[in-house]
Amino acid sequence: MSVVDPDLRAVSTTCAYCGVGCGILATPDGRGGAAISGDPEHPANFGRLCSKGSALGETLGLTNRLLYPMIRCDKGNMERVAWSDALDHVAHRFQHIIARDGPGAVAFYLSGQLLTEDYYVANKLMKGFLGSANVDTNSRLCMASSVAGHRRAFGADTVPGCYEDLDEADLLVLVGSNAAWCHPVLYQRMLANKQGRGARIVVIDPRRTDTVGDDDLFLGLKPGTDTALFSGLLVYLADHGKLDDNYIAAYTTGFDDALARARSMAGSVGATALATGLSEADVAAFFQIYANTPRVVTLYSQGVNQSAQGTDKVNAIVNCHLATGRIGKVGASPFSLTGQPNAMGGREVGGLANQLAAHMAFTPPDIDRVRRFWKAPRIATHEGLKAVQMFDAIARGEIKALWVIGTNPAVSLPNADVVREALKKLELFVVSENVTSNDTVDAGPHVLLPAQAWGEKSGTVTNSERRISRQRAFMDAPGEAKPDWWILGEVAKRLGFGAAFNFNSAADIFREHAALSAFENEGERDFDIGGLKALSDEAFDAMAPVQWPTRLNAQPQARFFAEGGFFANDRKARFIAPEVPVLRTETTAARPLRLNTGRIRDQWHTMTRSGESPRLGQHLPEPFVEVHPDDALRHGVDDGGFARVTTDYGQCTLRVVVSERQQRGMLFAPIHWSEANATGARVGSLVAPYTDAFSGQPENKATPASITPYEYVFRGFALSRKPLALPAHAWAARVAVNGGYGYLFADNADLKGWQSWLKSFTAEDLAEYKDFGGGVYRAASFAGDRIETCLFIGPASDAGDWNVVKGLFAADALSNDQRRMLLSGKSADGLADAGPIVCACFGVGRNTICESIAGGARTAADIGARLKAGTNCGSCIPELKRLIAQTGTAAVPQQLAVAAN
Ligand SMILES: Nc1nc2c(c(=O)[nH]1)N[C@H]1C(S)=C(S)[C@@H](COP(=O)(O)OP(=O)(O)OC[C@H]3O[C@@H](n4cnc5c(=O)[nH]c(N)nc54)[C@H](O)[C@@H]3O)O[C@H]1N2
Ligand SMILES: Nc1nc2c(c(=O)[nH]1)N[C@H]1C(S)=C(S)[C@@H](COP(=O)(O)OP(=O)(O)OC[C@H]3O[C@@H](n4cnc5c(=O)[nH]c(N)nc54)[C@H](O)[C@@H]3O)O[C@H]1N2
Ligand code: SF4
Ligand SMILES: [Mo]
Repeated sequence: MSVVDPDLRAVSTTCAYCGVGCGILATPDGRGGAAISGDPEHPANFGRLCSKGSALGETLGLTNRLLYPMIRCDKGNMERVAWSDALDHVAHRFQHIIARDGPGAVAFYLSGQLLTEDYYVANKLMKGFLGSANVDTNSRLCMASSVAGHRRAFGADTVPGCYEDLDEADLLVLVGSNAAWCHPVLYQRMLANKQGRGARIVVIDPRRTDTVGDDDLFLGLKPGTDTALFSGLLVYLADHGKLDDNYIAAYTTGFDDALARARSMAGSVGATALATGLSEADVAAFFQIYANTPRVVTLYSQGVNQSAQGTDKVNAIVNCHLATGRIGKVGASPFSLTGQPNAMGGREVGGLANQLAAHMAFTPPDIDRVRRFWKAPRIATHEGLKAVQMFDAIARGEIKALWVIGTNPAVSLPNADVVREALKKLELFVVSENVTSNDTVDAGPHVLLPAQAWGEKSGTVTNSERRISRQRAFMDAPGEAKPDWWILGEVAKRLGFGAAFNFNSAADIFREHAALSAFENEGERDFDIGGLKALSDEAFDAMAPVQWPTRLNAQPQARFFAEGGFFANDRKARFIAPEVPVLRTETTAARPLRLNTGRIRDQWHTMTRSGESPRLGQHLPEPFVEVHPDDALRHGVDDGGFARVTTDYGQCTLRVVVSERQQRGMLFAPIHWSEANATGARVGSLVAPYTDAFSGQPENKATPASITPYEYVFRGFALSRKPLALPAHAWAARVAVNGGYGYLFADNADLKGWQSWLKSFTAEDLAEYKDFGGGVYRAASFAGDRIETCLFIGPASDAGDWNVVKGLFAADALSNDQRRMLLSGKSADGLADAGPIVCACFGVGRNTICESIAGGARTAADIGARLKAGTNCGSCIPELKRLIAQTGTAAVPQQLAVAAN
C-alpha cells in the first residue's frame, strides 16, 4: 500500500463524492488534516471543485470514526475484539448458515462508494465461491434503470459519450437532473459552453431547481411523464423528416414498432402537451430545437432512473438519439450522469445481482467463462435478489446472514422503517463502516468492522465518462481500520478459498479485474481494460486517469456507437417500444399530494461525511419540505412553520418552505436527515417500495402523501463543545459548527424543563437570562472566556440569532462586551445579521447578498466583486442569480433561518 509522503507533498487523488470524479490535490498537514485543492491536470475538472469537494478537509476528523472490530456480546453490548477473532467469527457464521440453509440464505449489500478493488473481491467471493448471486448494491437505488436501459438498447451497459461532448454540444437537455447542485463541476462546464459557444440548455423537471435559471427553456412537466414527452419527440422527428434513415437501417432494429407505440402514446404536439401537463408552445419549442440541433447531449439522472417507469424513460430518450444517429459523436449522445464516485466501477465488476462480472451476464457461456477464469467451484448460475427484494427476503426470514459494506440502508432504502425492523431478524448482521453511529450501525449488527475511509484507502474509481482514476492514500489509517478488500479477502481465506483470494494489494486485484475484462474478449464485450492487466505496482501507483475501453494493443477510444458496433449478437441497437406509462402510485383524497425526494447542494446522502463540515452545515441546516403556495394555503401550513408529512408507510415532521418553485400537487423533501442526526426527519420511511419492472429500481420521487400543520410553541438552538442528547420530546437537527456541535430545535415542553436539562450537565456558574412568562430562556456556561455550552429558546419570533451566537461560539475568547451581549442573542458590535449562508466558501449570508443587490448589484459577477460570494467554487452562483431575480420583483421568501428576524 502506498505510504504517506514524509515530506507532506500534495498527493493527487479523486473526490470522495459524486460521479463527476474530480481530481484533487491533498496536502496532509501532518496533524491529521489536509489542504484540499482541485487538480488542474485532471480531465474531469481541470482544477475546479464544488462546495462539497472544497470542504473535504473539514471531514477528516476522527470523532465518530469506527477504529476497532467489535462483536456484540451475550449481554448485547458491542465489545472490542482482535481482528482475527472478528474475521473468524464472520467466516464461521457464514459457513454455518450456508451449510444449514444453502447459499440463498446469505447476502452482501454493497455501495458505489467502495473502490473497484473492494467491489471486485466482494463480488468474486459471493458469486464465485459462496455460490449465490445475492450481492446487490445501493446502485440499485441509483443507476439500475440506466443500466437496464443501456442493456436493452445497446446490448451492454455502455455510456456512449464523454465530458468533452458537454463542451462541444449546441444543445444540452437535462432530464430529471439537478446538476447545479448534484454535479456542480459538470454544470459549470455546461455553462462555460453556453457562455463561450452559445449552447442552449433545456431543463426538464417538475421542480424549478437551481439548475433552472441559465436555461433557455424549462419544461416543468407532470412527474413520471418523461416517456410521453420523448415519445412525442420521436413522432415529431419522424414527421418532420429529421430521422437519420441510414443510421436506423444500418445499425438498429425495431424502429417501426417503437414509432407506432410512440404514436399511440403521444402522436402530436397537442397529445404530448396533454400527457405531460406542458403547454403546446413549450412542447413545440422543445421539439423544434431538438430537431434542428444535430449536436445534442441529453443528460439524465434520478428524475429518470428513480421511477417505476425508469427503464422506459431511459429508452424513450435513447430512441430519439438512435433515430437521429446522434450517438457517440462529438457533442451528440445520450448521457447518464452517475451519482456516486464509483457507481460505474461497481457496474464494471458486476456488483449488481443481475450481472455476473466484467459486464458479463448470467448466460451459460458467460457463466462458464467466469467460472474457468476464477477457478470457481460453486459459481452462481442465476441472478440474485435485487435490493428491495433482498430486504423483503430478510423481513420474511429467508435471508439469514447479511453483510452491509459502505451504505446506510436503514435510511436510504424505501419503506425504511420496515427495512430497519427487518435487520433485527438477521441471525448474522455484519457491517463494515467508517463510523460508529449511523442508523444502520444503530440497528444492532452482530459484528462491526472498521474500514479505511477516503484519504486512507487506495485503489480506483470510474466516473460518469468511463474514466478510471486512482484514489490514493494521503494519510495513515487510524486505529485498526483496514481496506474493505482486505477484510473480505481474510474472510474468504478462512472459508477455505485462500488460493483465489491471495491478494496483497489493490494493484494485485486491479490486475486480475483487468485480465478478466479481456479474457476471451475479442471485442464482443464493451468493458475491456486488458491494456492495464500487466501494470507493475509502480505503474499502478502512478496511473494517470484513463478512459475505458483500453484494449491491449488498441487505440484509445473516447466514444461508442457513432458507426454502430453495438453489443447484441447481431451488433445492432434495439429501439424499445415503451410500455404505456401508468403511474403505479395514484393520489387519493387521503393522500392528495405526491412526495418527491432528492438532494441539497451542500450535503451528501446520510451526512456521515458532509455532516462533519461546519462550512457545509451553513447552507440548509434543517430538514424541510417544500410546498407550493396554493397547497400551503389549502392544507394550512405556513412558511417557516412545521408540518407533518404522512404516507401509507410513515410520517415525518419537517420545517415548511413555501415556494413557487414547487409544482402544485407536489412536495419535495431532501433525503439527508436520519435518526442519527435529527428527529422524525428520516424521509426514506415515507417512500413507497414500488420498483421498476425491468431494473428493480425503486420509485423515490412520487409517493402519495398528505401534509398537515404542526405547531411548536418554542424554537431554539444549543451549541456545545461536546455532543448533546437533547430531551426526547424536542424536534431537533444536528449541524456541524466551528468549535463543536450545533442543534436547532423546536419544542412544546415548558422552559423550566430545559433549564434543568441544561443544569444537569453544565458547570455551576451558568449565565442565564430568564423570562419564563414571556417564554424566553437563554443560558451559557463558560470555560475561561470561551463559551462551553449555550442554550437559546423562545417563541419563534424571539429565539435569539443562530448565526450571531454561532459566531461567538466559534471564538476562542469573548470580550467583555461580547460576553454581555451574548444572552441578548444579538451581535455585540451592532453588525447586522448576515442571514443564512449562501456562499459556503466565503461564508456570505443571504441578508448581506440582498443588501448588496438593493445597493445596485445586478449580476452574480457584481456580487462577486463586492462580496467575493460565488468567486471560488461557483456552486452558489445559481442561487445568487435567483436572489437577484427575486429581489427585483418580490420580497425574499423567509426560508430556513431559525430566526433571521
Ligand atoms: N449535493 C449532492 N450532490 C450529489 C449527491 C448528494 O447527496 N448531494 N448524491 C450523488 C448521487 S449518489 C446521485 S444519484 C446524484 C443525483 O443527482 P440528481 O438526479 O440530479 O438529484 P436528485 O435531487 O435526486 O433528483 C433530480 C431531480 O429529479 C427531479 N424529478 C423528480 N421526478 C421527476 C420526473 O418524473 N421527471 C423528471 N424529468 N424529473 C423528475 C427532481 O425534482 C429533482 O430535481 O447526485 C450526486 N451528487
Ligand atoms: N427517498 C430517497 N432515497 C434514496 C434516494 C433518493 O433520491 N430518495 N437516492 C438513492 C441513491 S441514488 C443513493 S446513491 C443512496 C445513497 O444512500 P447510502 O449509500 O445509504 O448513503 P451514504 O450516506 O452515502 O452511506 C454510505 C455509508 O458508507 C460509509 N462509507 C463510506 N465510505 C466507505 C468505505 O470506503 N468503506 C466502508 N465500509 N464504508 C464506507 C459511510 O460512513 C456511510 O455510512 O440513497 C438512495 N436512497
Ligand atoms: S463535482 Fe464536487 S462532489 Fe462531484 S466530484 Fe467534483 S468536487 Fe467532488
Ligand atoms: Mo446515487
